[in-house]
This record gives sequence, C-alpha cells and structure tokens, in this order.
Amino acid sequence: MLACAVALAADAVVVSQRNRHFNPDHLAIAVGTSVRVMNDDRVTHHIYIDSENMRFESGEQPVGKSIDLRFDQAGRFLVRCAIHPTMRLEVAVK
Ligand SMILES: [Cu+2]
Repeated sequence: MLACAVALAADAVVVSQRNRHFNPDHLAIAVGTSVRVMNDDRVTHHIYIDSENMRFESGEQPVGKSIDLRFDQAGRFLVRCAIHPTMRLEVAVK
C-alpha cells in the first residue's frame, strides 16, 4: 500500500481548459502533487493563484501550452484566470 500512495503522489494530474472552463473544476490531491493545466481552448488564458500560502502567476498561456503547478502545502486553493473571471478550479490539498 505504501508503494501505491507514493505512486499517487508522484503522478501528474491533468486539467484541461476548454470553452473557458477548467475540466475537471475540482481536485482533491495529496501534498506534493503536480497539476498540469493544459490550454485545449481556442483562446489565451492566464492562470493565477492568490492565496495566503501560495501565489502563482502563469503570464500569458497561449493555446496548446501547458502550465505545471506543484502544491507543496495543505489547504484549499483557487486557480483562476486573469482574462476570464468566471473560470475557477478548486484544489483541495492534504
Ligand atoms: Cu482564461
């Protein structure tokens, strides 16, 4: 079972951006997990996290570009897009 837990933590989780939504838009992951956010949309995105214990800013994320986010702290984080304010990806890390 330990090997299984380690494999889970090391696996990259992939989130797609399509039609100006994150899919999936909720994640529950272990501390240390990387999340790859892939722009499968037809428009540029610009993702950011602005929380007390994690700040991130992707800059322009053109179509086809992926961004890797690594969550090293437990907590709940909201990934948003600076261009499309309705885009929300909730990430629960524990
Ligand atoms: Cu966007």
